[in-house]
Parts: sequence; C-alpha cells; structure tokens
Amino acid sequence: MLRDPVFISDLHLCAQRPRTLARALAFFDGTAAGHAELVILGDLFEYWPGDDSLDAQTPDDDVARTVAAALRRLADRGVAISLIHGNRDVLLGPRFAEASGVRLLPDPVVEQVGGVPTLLSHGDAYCTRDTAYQQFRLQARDPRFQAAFLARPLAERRALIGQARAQSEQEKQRLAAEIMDVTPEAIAQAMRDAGATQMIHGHTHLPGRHAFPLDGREAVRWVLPDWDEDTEPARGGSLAVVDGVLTLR
Ligand SMILES: [Mn+2]
Repeated sequence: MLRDPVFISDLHLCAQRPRTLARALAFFDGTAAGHAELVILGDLFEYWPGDDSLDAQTPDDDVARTVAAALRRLADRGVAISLIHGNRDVLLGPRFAEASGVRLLPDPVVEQVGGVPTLLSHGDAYCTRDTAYQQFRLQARDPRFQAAFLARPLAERRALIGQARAQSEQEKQRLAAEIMDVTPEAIAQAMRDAGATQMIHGHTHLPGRHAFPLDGREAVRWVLPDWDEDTEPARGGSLAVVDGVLTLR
C-alpha cells in the first residue's frame, strides 16, 4: 500500500534543460517533501548510460549527481521514494538506488492507491502498435544485452545512446500519433491480469484521466505529464490525492 503518494514521470532531466532541473529540485524540496511517498514512473533522466555516470565529468553527470543527492535528502527527511524504469533510464541500477535512497520497482506493479488496486507502469509496454519499438524494448531489457552494453566504455555508451535518440526522434515524426499512444486493448488486458481497476502511467506525454468500462466495472487510467520548463509552453505536474480524489496539478 502506498501512503499519501505523489506520482511523477518523464522529467527527462539533463544539462540541456536547466529550468526543468531547477523545477524538479524545487519539487523534491517542496511538494514531494509534503507527502509520505514519492513514486517516479520512469524517464526521470533524459538518458542513463550506466551508474558510473555518477563518477564522470560531463554536465549530464553533474545533473545525475545533483538529482541523486536531492532525492537522498528527501529520503533522509522520511519520504519513501520508489522508481519504475523508463525506456530512457532503463539502466538505472543498484548504485544509483543506493546513492539516491530510491527503491526500484518492477514494471508493471500493483499497489493500493487510496484503497484501490492500481497498476503502475512507465507505459511504453502498452504501445503495442509500434512493433519496431517493442522489438527494441525487448532487447534493451534483456539482461545479457544490458551486461554487454555496460561493459563498453562510458563515452562509447553515451555516443550509441545519442545515435539511438536521434533515430527515435526521426521515427516519431514519421509515425502516426495513435501508433505512439497506448493500445486500449493492451491496457484492458494488463489491468484484468493484475486485478486492478485503476492505472497510472507516463511515457506518452498525453496527460489526462480516462474512464472506461472493464468487465462491467468502471476503470480509470491516469496519464502523467512530461516536464519541460525550457520550451514554451512550459509543461509538467504531478498526481496526488487532494481532498480524497486523485488530481493532476
Ligand atoms: Mn518514456
């Protein structure tokens, strides 16, 4: 059971977005500190080349250390922090977890939120119409692939991730919007399998609340916003129980 949680995802923190980083740090010290639990549903970082980023010297590595330290301060104040990997930071590992005081959760996972069994996920697993992406996702989550990748030098990993990001940006412009959104049938099946009537995920950058019938009951799916304070219009926000109801703000 999650006690008084606040949910965020898709902050995409990196040195290139200093205002977004500042907003995230203010959120950790402010809003998040007012909750018993912070739940991060993936893509906290724009990319994560491996936990040895915490020892390295590029501006993005400074961001990694700054964020880990801010989360550690929050954890030390008594806020329980849990994190589900996103597609961009799937390599966040035990050393980051230790440094930041974060508990790593599997994707998906069921937790009670406000007394309702709730499926928590990054969300990319349900974008099943994008078959090329799903193939890539399987590879990126294969432990043998990850081990081989992490055995490469850090600079090489960073370069490979840069290439993959550029390629995926091009792909996104080519694909129709509905292909990049979750598939309703995949969501319904996952909620049914999990015995959940509520779901919270990120990834699609299409924040909102979707109510729909599921096996004769009303089910609700919340989608978290992505964060970007460095382009107009600024985006971001979190989901928490306010006056007894889940609210995006
Ligand atoms: Mn994502």
